[in-house]
Amino acid sequence: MIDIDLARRLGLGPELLAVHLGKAAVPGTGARLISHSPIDGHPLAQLAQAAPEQVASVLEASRSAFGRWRQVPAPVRGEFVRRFGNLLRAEKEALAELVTLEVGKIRQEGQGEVQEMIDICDFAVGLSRQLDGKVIASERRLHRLTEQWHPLGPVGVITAFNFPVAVWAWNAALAWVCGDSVVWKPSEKAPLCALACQMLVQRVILELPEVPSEISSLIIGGADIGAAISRSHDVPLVSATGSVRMGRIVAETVAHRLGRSLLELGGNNALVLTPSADKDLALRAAAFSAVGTAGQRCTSLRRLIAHHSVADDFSARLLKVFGTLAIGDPRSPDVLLGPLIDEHAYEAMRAALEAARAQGGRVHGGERVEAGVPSGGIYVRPALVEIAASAPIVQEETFAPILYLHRYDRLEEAIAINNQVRQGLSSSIFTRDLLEAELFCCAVGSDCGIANVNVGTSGAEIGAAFGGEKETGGGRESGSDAWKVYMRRATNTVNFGTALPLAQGIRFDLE
Ligand code: UN1
Repeated sequence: MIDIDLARRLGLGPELLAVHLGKAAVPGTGARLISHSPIDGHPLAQLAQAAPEQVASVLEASRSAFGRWRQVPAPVRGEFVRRFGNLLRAEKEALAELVTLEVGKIRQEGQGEVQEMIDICDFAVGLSRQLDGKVIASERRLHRLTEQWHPLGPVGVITAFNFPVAVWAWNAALAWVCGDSVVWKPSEKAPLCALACQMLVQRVILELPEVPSEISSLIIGGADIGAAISRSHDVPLVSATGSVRMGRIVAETVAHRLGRSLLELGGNNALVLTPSADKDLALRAAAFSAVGTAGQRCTSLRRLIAHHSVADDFSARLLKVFGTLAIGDPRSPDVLLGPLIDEHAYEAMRAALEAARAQGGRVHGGERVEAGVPSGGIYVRPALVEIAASAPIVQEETFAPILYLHRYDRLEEAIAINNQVRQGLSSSIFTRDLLEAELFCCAVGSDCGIANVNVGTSGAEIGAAFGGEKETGGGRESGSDAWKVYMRRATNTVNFGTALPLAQGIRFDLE
């Protein structure tokens, strides 16, 4: 169970309810769900999950709230998000602590995740005064041709365990300033984090009479809840973060009713290490990206593509880091690698390493750590696997700290290896050669949504658009102009003359 003070700060009462229609909540009528801490396997909380037949009433409430919310001026909507960001600032420690407890992130990363929520709130506040459209030159005299953006409707947000609060916030903060309502289906592995966010946001809503509480709704349940949201014509946009398997189901379901989906799915991210690279920087970046969040970020570094002249030396240094890294209770300040989320994650890691061996890979590390770590949790040493880039296992995204090492001779070859996987989220090159850096970032370079130079694959800022190509799903969240997907575009042609000229010069004279 979680500490009573922490629960109180975050508004978590003794009885947890799975279905939240704004400030009103009702118990789920589905199966029992127990949230365990990956730190030591202890149960943190239990509740009855929502059943799919409970989804319709939430969507109805969300749609009706949308009807009112879209009429509130965008800067006023921004004021609500500003206050939410301020509350997050005040409760950063508490929420980060819950993230650490429920998904096992080290403290620094838990706090970083809440900071990411604060950052997106700030971004959204600014955006609330900048939802701009275009004025386009009309081919007709005394005509004005413009584009404006209108609120879209309820947005379904499906999130994964590994960013149990930030990914919802990326979506919610933008959706709210855009005038949309939000219905959240969080991971079953992190229900408490979701409940805490819902409680915090409702605290802000209480202060502001013009904000309908149902602009923030939450349904805790399994895949059947995600499916019900995806099927509903009441939800014009479904934003889903998670596995390719899940994303494909969401995409197909939403496409069937010709809705819109925003997908942020698997990554299989590579770092190219060139001869001119600053090896110290590259070492820190590779270690953080490979090991951060125990290799369970969609941006985690999974493949190191090293020039043959530097591969041996660099991999020896990296192995030393992996071998001596402090592994254990994520709450202790010197620990850099916390637990895997659960037994399934460990099974997947073991199976991937076995497959790698069978495919000719040389595996270093990757063993389970049992000494000096809390019992009941799953702790592993990161693995470095020397393997051919053609081995089938390197096509797979295994959510664990496994780093495959390939060697290359020519940069074109490294870029080809970078691009040969089905996923296309993040990529990085370490070089001090301008020509190499630019080649990597240009049209024939990395095919990923993110291509970095002398920066690792993970830890993107919220100011730019975040997402990737190919099986990553093509969606873009957070910064830049990602807000446009949360709105509908209207083209307006206004004739302020006294004649009716037709476009394309067509004549259609009635007399
Ligand atoms: C994710 O793993 O789903 O770039 C999101 C990063 C973080 C977000 C990761 N800002 O690593």
